[in-house]
Amino acid sequence: MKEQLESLRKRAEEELKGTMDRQGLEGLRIKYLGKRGELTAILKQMRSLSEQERPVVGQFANELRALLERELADRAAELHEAETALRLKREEIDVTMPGKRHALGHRHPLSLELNEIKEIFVGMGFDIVSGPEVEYDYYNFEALNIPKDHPARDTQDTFYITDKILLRTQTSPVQVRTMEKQKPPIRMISPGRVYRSDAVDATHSPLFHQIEGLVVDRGITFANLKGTLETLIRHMYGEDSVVRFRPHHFPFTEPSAEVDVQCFSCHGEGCRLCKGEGWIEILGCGMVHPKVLSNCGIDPEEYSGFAFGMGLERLVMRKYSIDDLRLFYENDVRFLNQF
Ligand code: 2NL
Repeated sequence: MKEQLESLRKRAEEELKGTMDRQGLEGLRIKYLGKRGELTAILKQMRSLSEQERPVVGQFANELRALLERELADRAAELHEAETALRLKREEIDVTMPGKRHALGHRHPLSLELNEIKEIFVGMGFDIVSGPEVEYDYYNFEALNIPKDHPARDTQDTFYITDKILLRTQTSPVQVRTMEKQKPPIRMISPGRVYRSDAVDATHSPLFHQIEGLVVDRGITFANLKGTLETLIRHMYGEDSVVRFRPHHFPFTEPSAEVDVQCFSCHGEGCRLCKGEGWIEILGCGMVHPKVLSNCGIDPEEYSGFAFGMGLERLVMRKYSIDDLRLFYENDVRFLNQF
């Protein structure tokens, strides 16, 4: 029997070594040490032994049981340790590895240009003022001396919401509201969205952006207007840019002018960019009409002012030779990524 037990030990230990998981270990425990296990089966044969042999074999069997239990426990601990080591290895994080760089977005070309222009005017002491996009007909047209029969007031050109309410077609109403509220001196620009009832094509959009400016104080002259706009244009197009003022007409300014900058591509020779003109029109301006000042509660005998307006999209289109306005609103990243 002792030999039987000895061979059981050998087989058990052999199998123990080959067991790689906890389920296998439990199987072995049942196979050898369980109620119907092999060791129990051998012990049941003890009755056939003699009085002298029985305690010896009994002790041997008990020691064997203790031994196998210990070996099972050791093997379980060993497996547990190996599993933990494997999991730690798998979950290992190399904190010195460089991070994944996220693709950063960036500003829209219209915002870039607007920010640049804002900075120039802030540097000259101007406030940046915004106002409603849904406006009264009064602020958009009437106060600005735009007569009732002016083509801009046609429903073909302006989005009316009611008889008296519309989507602003320029940002001048912001300046009118400021003049009503604030005593001169006033130095402000009003950038923002404006609306015109236009069908979409390469040069027209029902929504676009305008920047208007206004200065009102005692003794403001056309010289102040020229100096301010030349400063703007030199910042935008370079110190050596050449500027010209051409007489024009607006209902809200008198006198009025359009401002051209000499083509920065051909320097006046005439090319594709300036359509052979040698000059590029960039804004409209003038001395605020006395009627507009008095409409806003400012005495034109005491104060004078100048104003100007420019289209943001057109500025950016010329700067980068962009030939289709729609690119600004479609948000195709192949376009946007170029800025
Ligand atoms: C253009 C021309 C202009 C103004 C806008 C203005 C505003 C007030 C009083 C007088 Cl409150 N004038 N604005 C003046 C001259 C020209 O814009 O070509 N815009 C695209």
